[in-house]
Amino acid sequence: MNMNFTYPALTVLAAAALALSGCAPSAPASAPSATDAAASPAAAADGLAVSQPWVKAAASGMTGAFGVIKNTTGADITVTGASTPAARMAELHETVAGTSGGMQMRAKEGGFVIPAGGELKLEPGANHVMLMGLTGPVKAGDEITLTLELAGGGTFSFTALAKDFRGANENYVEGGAGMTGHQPSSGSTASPSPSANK
Ligand SMILES: [Cu+2]
Repeated sequence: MNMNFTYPALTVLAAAALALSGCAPSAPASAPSATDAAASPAAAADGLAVSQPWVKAAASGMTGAFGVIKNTTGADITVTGASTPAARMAELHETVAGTSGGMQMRAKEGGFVIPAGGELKLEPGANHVMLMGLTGPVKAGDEITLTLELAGGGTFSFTALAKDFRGANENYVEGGAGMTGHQPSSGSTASPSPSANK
């Protein structure tokens, strides 16, 4: 005889909805503790180079860090986390199209993979490092130290320059559930050229 199984579809849907709910900070406890380095962490960090790193000036709350990170090694390097003295928490965010047509940012599952010989572009309206809980105002001209945590246990630190930037009309709302995401200024893809940029 046939048996009808009832699958817990509702539970699965609820979990999926939670996963999409935006910028809720991930629990620190869930961070992978990468103590066993398969490859040499130092070698991975030595193979990274950053160009034009910058942070969007902000009076308080949240902001984003951007730049281009090059991987000069012959192996992929995965960025698993970030930290900075300028904020209580930093997360790796991606920006995706929301169901309603707008753009929404969320924590990047599994981190950012920088391909061997390739680069990772961090820019407004796309992948970025989100700084949450600023410890003080970030003013144009400030130098912000950022540290990226790498799979395997290494870290890569650099200094980013704070700049005024209004091009992407980002709307950061601290507090997780209230996050409205990055809103590209208008229909056109805003050219991410900070005013101070040459
Ligand atoms: Cu973000």
